[in-house]
Amino acid sequence: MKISGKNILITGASSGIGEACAIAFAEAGCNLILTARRKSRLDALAKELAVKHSIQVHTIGLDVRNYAEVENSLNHLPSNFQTIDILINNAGKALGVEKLQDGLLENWEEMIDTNVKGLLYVSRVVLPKMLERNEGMVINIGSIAGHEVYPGGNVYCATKHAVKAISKGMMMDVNGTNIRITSIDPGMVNTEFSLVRYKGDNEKANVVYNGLAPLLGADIAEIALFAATRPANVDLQTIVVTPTAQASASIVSRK
Ligand code: NDP
Ligand code: 8X3
Repeated sequence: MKISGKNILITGASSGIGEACAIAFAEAGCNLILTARRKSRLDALAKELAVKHSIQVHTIGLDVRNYAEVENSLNHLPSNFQTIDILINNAGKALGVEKLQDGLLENWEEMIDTNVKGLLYVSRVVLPKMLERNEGMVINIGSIAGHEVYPGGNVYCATKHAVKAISKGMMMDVNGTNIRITSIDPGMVNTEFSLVRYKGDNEKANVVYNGLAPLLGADIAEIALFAATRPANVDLQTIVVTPTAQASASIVSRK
Protein backbone atom coordinates (compact mmCIF):
# COMPACT_ATOMS: atom_id res chain seq x y z
CA MET A 1 0.00 0.00 0.00
CA LYS A 2 1.34 3.44 -0.91
CA ILE A 3 1.56 5.69 2.13
CA SER A 4 3.32 8.73 0.69
CA GLY A 5 1.21 11.83 1.51
CA LYS A 6 -0.70 10.09 4.33
CA ASN A 7 -1.03 11.74 7.76
CA ILE A 8 0.54 9.81 10.64
CA LEU A 9 -0.15 10.67 14.30
CA ILE A 10 2.56 9.46 16.68
CA THR A 11 2.31 9.72 20.46
CA GLY A 12 5.60 9.89 22.37
CA ALA A 13 7.58 11.12 19.36
CA SER A 14 10.15 13.05 21.41
CA SER A 15 12.51 10.07 21.81
CA GLY A 16 13.14 6.39 21.20
CA ILE A 17 10.68 4.33 19.16
CA GLY A 18 8.32 7.24 18.53
CA GLU A 19 11.10 9.46 17.21
CA ALA A 20 12.37 6.59 15.04
CA CYS A 21 8.86 6.09 13.63
CA ALA A 22 8.71 9.80 12.80
CA ILE A 23 11.97 9.49 10.85
CA ALA A 24 10.92 6.29 9.03
CA PHE A 25 7.48 7.58 7.99
CA ALA A 26 8.97 10.94 6.97
CA GLU A 27 11.44 9.08 4.73
CA ALA A 28 8.41 7.33 3.19
CA GLY A 29 6.94 10.77 2.33
CA CYS A 30 4.25 10.88 5.04
CA ASN A 31 3.08 14.03 6.83
CA LEU A 32 3.36 13.86 10.59
CA ILE A 33 1.52 14.92 13.70
CA LEU A 34 4.06 14.54 16.47
CA THR A 35 2.98 14.59 20.11
CA ALA A 36 4.74 14.30 23.48
CA ARG A 37 5.15 16.48 26.55
CA ARG A 38 8.62 17.80 25.54
CA LYS A 39 7.45 20.04 22.69
CA SER A 40 10.86 21.66 22.10
CA ARG A 41 12.25 18.26 21.08
CA LEU A 42 9.31 17.73 18.73
CA ASP A 43 9.80 21.13 17.15
CA ALA A 44 13.48 20.47 16.48
CA LEU A 45 12.67 17.09 14.92
CA ALA A 46 9.81 18.58 12.92
CA LYS A 47 12.03 21.28 11.47
CA GLU A 48 14.67 18.79 10.42
CA LEU A 49 12.24 16.28 8.85
CA ALA A 50 10.12 18.90 7.06
CA VAL A 51 13.17 20.37 5.33
CA LYS A 52 14.87 17.04 4.57
CA HIS A 53 11.82 15.25 3.16
CA SER A 54 9.61 18.13 1.94
CA ILE A 55 6.74 17.01 4.17
CA GLN A 56 4.39 18.82 6.54
CA VAL A 57 4.83 18.31 10.26
CA HIS A 58 2.51 19.53 13.03
CA THR A 59 3.65 19.29 16.66
CA ILE A 60 1.52 19.22 19.81
CA GLY A 61 2.78 19.39 23.39
CA LEU A 62 0.45 16.74 24.77
CA ASP A 63 0.21 14.69 27.94
CA VAL A 64 -1.82 11.62 26.98
CA ARG A 65 -2.99 11.27 30.59
CA ASN A 66 -5.15 14.36 30.23
CA TYR A 67 -8.33 13.49 28.30
CA ALA A 68 -9.46 17.11 27.97
CA GLU A 69 -6.10 18.01 26.39
CA VAL A 70 -6.20 14.97 24.10
CA GLU A 71 -9.74 15.68 22.95
CA ASN A 72 -9.20 19.41 22.49
CA SER A 73 -5.94 19.15 20.56
CA LEU A 74 -6.97 16.25 18.31
CA ASN A 75 -10.39 17.73 17.57
CA HIS A 76 -8.85 21.08 16.55
CA LEU A 77 -6.11 20.05 14.15
CA PRO A 78 -5.12 22.34 11.26
CA SER A 79 -7.28 21.69 8.18
CA ASN A 80 -4.53 19.78 6.33
CA PHE A 81 -4.16 17.38 9.28
CA GLN A 82 -7.79 16.62 10.06
CA THR A 83 -7.62 13.22 8.41
CA ILE A 84 -5.48 10.86 10.46
CA ASP A 85 -4.60 7.87 8.30
CA ILE A 86 -2.38 6.02 10.78
CA LEU A 87 -2.26 6.36 14.57
CA ILE A 88 0.84 5.04 16.32
CA ASN A 89 0.00 4.65 20.02
CA ASN A 90 3.55 4.61 21.35
CA ALA A 91 3.76 6.88 24.44
CA GLY A 92 4.56 4.78 27.46
CA LYS A 93 6.96 3.90 30.22
CA ALA A 94 8.09 1.64 33.01
CA LEU A 95 8.90 3.17 36.39
CA GLY A 96 10.96 1.21 38.89
CA VAL A 97 11.59 -2.50 39.43
CA GLU A 98 10.35 -2.76 43.02
CA LYS A 99 8.64 -5.91 44.21
CA LEU A 100 4.88 -5.47 44.37
CA GLN A 101 4.91 -5.36 48.17
CA ASP A 102 7.36 -2.44 48.04
CA GLY A 103 5.75 -0.70 45.05
CA LEU A 104 5.40 3.07 44.88
CA LEU A 105 1.84 4.15 44.29
CA GLU A 106 2.84 7.19 42.24
CA ASN A 107 4.75 4.92 39.84
CA TRP A 108 1.75 2.61 39.48
CA GLU A 109 -0.59 5.55 38.81
CA GLU A 110 1.72 7.06 36.19
CA MET A 111 2.28 3.78 34.33
CA ILE A 112 -1.42 2.89 34.31
CA ASP A 113 -2.49 6.42 33.37
CA THR A 114 0.03 6.68 30.52
CA ASN A 115 0.27 3.16 29.09
CA VAL A 116 -3.36 2.14 29.42
CA LYS A 117 -5.61 5.17 29.87
CA GLY A 118 -3.52 7.43 27.60
CA LEU A 119 -3.67 4.90 24.77
CA LEU A 120 -7.43 4.56 25.30
CA TYR A 121 -7.98 8.34 25.38
CA VAL A 122 -6.16 8.94 22.08
CA SER A 123 -7.84 5.96 20.41
CA ARG A 124 -11.28 7.08 21.62
CA VAL A 125 -10.86 10.40 19.80
CA VAL A 126 -9.17 9.11 16.63
CA LEU A 127 -10.90 5.78 15.92
CA PRO A 128 -14.46 7.15 15.35
CA LYS A 129 -13.11 9.45 12.62
CA MET A 130 -11.40 6.49 10.91
CA LEU A 131 -14.65 4.53 11.13
CA GLU A 132 -16.57 7.45 9.55
CA ARG A 133 -14.21 7.26 6.56
CA ASN A 134 -14.00 3.44 6.74
CA GLU A 135 -10.24 3.81 6.33
CA GLY A 136 -7.23 3.88 8.63
CA MET A 137 -4.82 1.94 10.76
CA VAL A 138 -3.87 1.87 14.44
CA ILE A 139 -0.46 0.57 15.48
CA ASN A 140 -0.19 -0.05 19.22
CA ILE A 141 3.28 -0.43 20.71
CA GLY A 142 2.82 -3.20 23.26
CA SER A 143 5.69 -5.22 24.66
CA ILE A 144 6.98 -8.70 25.33
CA ALA A 145 5.89 -7.63 28.84
CA GLY A 146 2.34 -8.03 27.56
CA HIS A 147 2.98 -11.71 26.92
CA GLU A 148 5.15 -12.56 29.92
CA VAL A 149 5.86 -11.29 33.42
CA TYR A 150 9.31 -10.91 34.98
CA PRO A 151 10.47 -10.20 38.56
CA GLY A 152 9.97 -6.52 39.40
CA GLY A 153 7.88 -6.04 36.23
CA ASN A 154 4.53 -6.49 38.03
CA VAL A 155 2.56 -3.31 37.21
CA TYR A 156 4.42 -2.45 33.99
CA CYS A 157 3.70 -5.97 32.72
CA ALA A 158 0.07 -5.56 33.78
CA THR A 159 -0.23 -2.39 31.70
CA LYS A 160 1.24 -4.13 28.64
CA HIS A 161 -1.05 -7.15 29.17
CA ALA A 162 -3.85 -4.58 29.14
CA VAL A 163 -2.52 -3.12 25.86
CA LYS A 164 -2.55 -6.63 24.39
CA ALA A 165 -6.20 -7.06 25.42
CA ILE A 166 -7.12 -3.61 24.12
CA SER A 167 -5.47 -4.33 20.74
CA LYS A 168 -7.42 -7.57 20.39
CA GLY A 169 -10.59 -5.81 21.51
CA MET A 170 -10.03 -3.09 18.91
CA MET A 171 -9.57 -5.73 16.19
CA MET A 172 -12.93 -7.27 17.15
CA ASP A 173 -14.73 -3.96 17.46
CA VAL A 174 -13.68 -2.70 14.00
CA ASN A 175 -14.19 -6.08 12.37
CA GLY A 176 -16.22 -5.72 9.18
CA THR A 177 -14.63 -2.35 8.35
CA ASN A 178 -11.44 -1.54 6.46
CA ILE A 179 -9.59 -0.43 9.62
CA ARG A 180 -6.45 -2.41 10.42
CA ILE A 181 -5.09 -2.84 13.95
CA THR A 182 -1.52 -3.98 14.55
CA SER A 183 0.28 -4.58 17.83
CA ILE A 184 4.08 -4.45 17.78
CA ASP A 185 5.43 -6.06 20.94
CA PRO A 186 9.19 -5.62 21.36
CA GLY A 187 11.70 -7.02 23.81
CA MET A 188 14.73 -4.92 24.74
CA VAL A 189 15.06 -1.72 22.69
CA ASN A 190 17.85 0.71 23.55
CA THR A 191 16.03 4.02 23.96
CA GLU A 192 15.46 6.32 26.94
CA PHE A 193 13.17 3.61 28.36
CA SER A 194 15.61 2.32 31.00
CA LEU A 195 16.82 5.83 31.87
CA VAL A 196 13.20 6.73 32.63
CA ARG A 197 12.64 3.45 34.49
CA TYR A 198 15.67 4.15 36.72
CA LYS A 199 14.76 7.84 37.13
CA GLY A 200 17.80 9.23 35.30
CA ASP A 201 20.42 6.80 36.70
CA ASN A 202 22.64 6.30 33.61
CA GLU A 203 24.70 3.56 35.16
CA LYS A 204 21.70 1.36 36.01
CA ALA A 205 20.13 2.09 32.62
CA ASN A 206 23.24 1.10 30.66
CA VAL A 207 23.61 -2.21 32.52
CA VAL A 208 20.32 -3.35 30.95
CA TYR A 209 21.94 -3.46 27.50
CA ASN A 210 25.43 -4.62 28.53
CA GLY A 211 26.92 -7.54 26.61
CA LEU A 212 24.24 -7.86 23.94
CA ALA A 213 23.14 -6.13 20.76
CA PRO A 214 19.71 -4.71 21.71
CA LEU A 215 17.04 -3.65 19.26
CA LEU A 216 17.12 0.00 18.22
CA GLY A 217 14.18 2.33 17.76
CA ALA A 218 14.83 2.16 14.02
CA ASP A 219 14.25 -1.63 14.05
CA ILE A 220 10.76 -1.12 15.45
CA ALA A 221 10.05 1.79 13.09
CA GLU A 222 10.99 -0.38 10.11
CA ILE A 223 8.47 -3.02 11.28
CA ALA A 224 5.77 -0.38 11.74
CA LEU A 225 6.42 0.88 8.21
CA PHE A 226 6.34 -2.69 6.86
CA ALA A 227 2.98 -3.35 8.55
CA ALA A 228 1.57 -0.06 7.27
CA THR A 229 2.62 -0.71 3.68
CA ARG A 230 1.04 -4.19 3.34
CA PRO A 231 -1.88 -4.41 0.92
CA ALA A 232 -5.31 -3.41 2.30
CA ASN A 233 -6.34 -7.05 2.74
CA VAL A 234 -3.36 -7.86 4.99
CA ASP A 235 -3.42 -7.13 8.72
CA LEU A 236 -0.37 -8.05 10.75
CA GLN A 237 -2.16 -8.52 14.06
CA THR A 238 0.67 -9.07 16.54
CA ILE A 239 4.40 -8.89 15.99
CA VAL A 240 6.65 -10.03 18.84
CA VAL A 241 10.23 -8.96 18.18
CA THR A 242 13.30 -9.38 20.39
CA PRO A 243 17.04 -8.98 20.04
CA THR A 244 18.56 -12.27 18.84
CA ALA A 245 20.16 -12.56 22.28
CA GLN A 246 16.77 -12.44 24.05
CA ALA A 247 14.79 -15.71 24.22
CA SER A 248 12.10 -14.48 26.62
CA ALA A 249 11.46 -11.47 28.83
CA SER A 250 14.04 -12.69 31.34
CA ILE A 251 16.28 -15.10 29.37
CA VAL A 252 19.00 -12.97 27.84
CA SER A 253 22.43 -14.12 26.68
CA ARG A 254 25.24 -11.68 27.43
CA LYS A 255 28.84 -11.94 26.20
P1 NDP B 1 11.41 6.47 25.50
O1 NDP B 1 11.47 6.81 26.94
O2 NDP B 1 12.61 6.71 24.66
O3 NDP B 1 10.16 7.20 24.82
C1 NDP B 1 8.93 7.29 25.48
C2 NDP B 1 8.09 8.36 24.82
O4 NDP B 1 6.82 8.43 25.49
C3 NDP B 1 8.71 9.74 24.90
O5 NDP B 1 8.56 10.40 23.68
C4 NDP B 1 7.90 10.44 25.98
O6 NDP B 1 7.82 11.82 25.68
C5 NDP B 1 6.53 9.79 25.78
N1 NDP B 1 5.70 9.94 26.95
C6 NDP B 1 5.95 9.48 28.21
N2 NDP B 1 4.96 9.87 29.04
C7 NDP B 1 4.07 10.58 28.28
C8 NDP B 1 2.85 11.24 28.56
N3 NDP B 1 2.33 11.24 29.78
N4 NDP B 1 2.21 11.88 27.55
C9 NDP B 1 2.75 11.87 26.32
N5 NDP B 1 3.89 11.27 25.98
C10 NDP B 1 4.54 10.64 26.96
O7 NDP B 1 11.01 4.92 25.46
P2 NDP B 1 10.64 3.95 24.23
O8 NDP B 1 10.78 4.63 22.95
O9 NDP B 1 11.39 2.71 24.44
O10 NDP B 1 9.12 3.66 24.57
C11 NDP B 1 8.09 3.79 23.62
C12 NDP B 1 7.07 2.68 23.85
O11 NDP B 1 7.71 1.43 23.61
C13 NDP B 1 6.52 2.60 25.27
O12 NDP B 1 5.13 2.34 25.21
C14 NDP B 1 7.25 1.40 25.88
O13 NDP B 1 6.52 0.78 26.88
C15 NDP B 1 7.37 0.53 24.64
N6 NDP B 1 8.38 -0.52 24.70
C16 NDP B 1 9.70 -0.20 24.91
C17 NDP B 1 10.65 -1.20 24.95
C18 NDP B 1 12.08 -0.93 25.24
O14 NDP B 1 12.80 -1.88 25.61
N7 NDP B 1 12.56 0.29 25.07
C19 NDP B 1 10.27 -2.59 24.72
C20 NDP B 1 8.87 -2.81 24.52
C21 NDP B 1 7.97 -1.80 24.48
P3 NDP B 1 7.77 13.00 26.78
O15 NDP B 1 8.56 12.56 27.97
O16 NDP B 1 8.38 14.15 26.03
O17 NDP B 1 6.33 13.19 27.05
C1 8X3 C 1 9.98 -3.01 27.61
C2 8X3 C 1 10.91 -4.15 27.64
O1 8X3 C 1 12.09 -5.83 29.12
O2 8X3 C 1 10.63 -4.26 30.22
O3 8X3 C 1 8.67 -3.34 27.42
O4 8X3 C 1 9.71 -6.05 28.92
S1 8X3 C 1 10.80 -5.09 29.04
